[in-house]
Amino acid sequence: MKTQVAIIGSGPAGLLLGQLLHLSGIDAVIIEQKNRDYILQRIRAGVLEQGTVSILDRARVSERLHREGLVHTGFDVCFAGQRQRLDLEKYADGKTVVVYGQTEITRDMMDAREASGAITVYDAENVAIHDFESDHPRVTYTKDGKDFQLTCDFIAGCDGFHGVSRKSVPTSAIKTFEKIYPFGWIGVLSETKPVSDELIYANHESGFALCSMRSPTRSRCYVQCALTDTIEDWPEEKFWKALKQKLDPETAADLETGPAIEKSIAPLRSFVTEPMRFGSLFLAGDAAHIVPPAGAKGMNLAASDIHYLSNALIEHYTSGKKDKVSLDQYSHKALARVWKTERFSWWMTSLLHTLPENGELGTKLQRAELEYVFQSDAAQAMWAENYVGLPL
Ligand code: RFL
Ligand code: PHB
Repeated sequence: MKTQVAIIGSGPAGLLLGQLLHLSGIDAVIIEQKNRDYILQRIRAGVLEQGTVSILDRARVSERLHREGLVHTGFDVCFAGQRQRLDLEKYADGKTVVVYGQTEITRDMMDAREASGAITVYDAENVAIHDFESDHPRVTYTKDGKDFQLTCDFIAGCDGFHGVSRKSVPTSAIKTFEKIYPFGWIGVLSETKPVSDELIYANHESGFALCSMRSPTRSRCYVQCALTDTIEDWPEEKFWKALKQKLDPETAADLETGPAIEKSIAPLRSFVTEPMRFGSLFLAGDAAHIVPPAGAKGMNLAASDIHYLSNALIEHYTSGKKDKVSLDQYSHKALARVWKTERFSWWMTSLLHTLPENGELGTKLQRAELEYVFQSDAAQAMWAENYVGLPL
């Protein structure tokens, strides 16, 4: 098989790239190791920046998002037994965010891809990438016991943190930066009415919590947990009790609890790969970087990488020029935004979580910073500007 761009991974990054290239008449094949149902069962992101919505508009996959997505003009922060609102619209020049699950965006993009007739190979095993230091890269894989080869002009490594693309680059050609936080998040999805119309982030001496949602009848809540905890350590009763403890008394009393539809534990990590391009291989999304989830940035960052990468590929194929100037700029452009987003995600994580090694001094400093933020227009503007998403 032959294509122009081989895309490894059918997550948000790979699907969005495939769709934008398709709309520009560029042929791309997606090679994915799992199947469609497995991917659509993964519960992940929930908050979309306005810039991400614009990219999805450009990709013509946002019709349901505009119908069903919940526009949020602010969020609450709960600390010291009270709730304070951060008004995004006021502090970020009228900008807002949209709550619409990553699972739904993935479904919308898979449907668009199927309707367009573009090829996705699901259940591909032993996926390997070759010769990407040359102009004739290849992807090999096994499917139903048979070996296949896909030749292409470029490979887009959109296969997430554990994928094969980044790991195929020689260690001498790559520099990675990493911080693993000494705690995780236990997340529960439940068919219960969200406790508030907007998200509530909570800082408490016993740890962080977040009340989020997927729809007006479906809640997604998180509680800070130990890195060594397993799902079995968190029966639902314990989860709801821990969540209530971190909220102000009024919100805790209003919280509707119920059985978990899904429960999972996520470790928290900051991770960046430099550069994001190696010859004919381009890394995008979680394959190149990870942010801790407190800032709700992971999928948004995947979308902004794809904005830069799709523009570069489209310019390369449509300008008639043989050079690769636009492609040469991809890594630099993407990383500039990645690092600023890493900074914000690290800042929000540090501000809201309990870090055992910081001791009582750390708790006092966090409290002082939270009080300062809500007394300062400048600090709220910084938070809001980053939360709604820095310009592309
Ligand atoms: P994905 O989604 O991991 O997709 C990668 C795809 O590649 C496939 N794959 C392979 N395919 C072929 N060969 C191989 N060898 C392969 N190895 C892997 C995988 O099966 C998969 O289908 O990466 P992508 O596309 O870069 O998207 C990144 C986002 O999924 C991620 O950043 C977000 O989910 C992060 N995130 C959030 N992001 C936000 O923007 N807003 C949020 O509110 C938000 N909340 C979250 C989050 C992530 C969380 N977890 C579970 C880590 C909340 C949580 C709890
Ligand atoms: C989510 O709804 O899953 C979510 C929302 C906001 C975050 C992280 C996760 O900061």
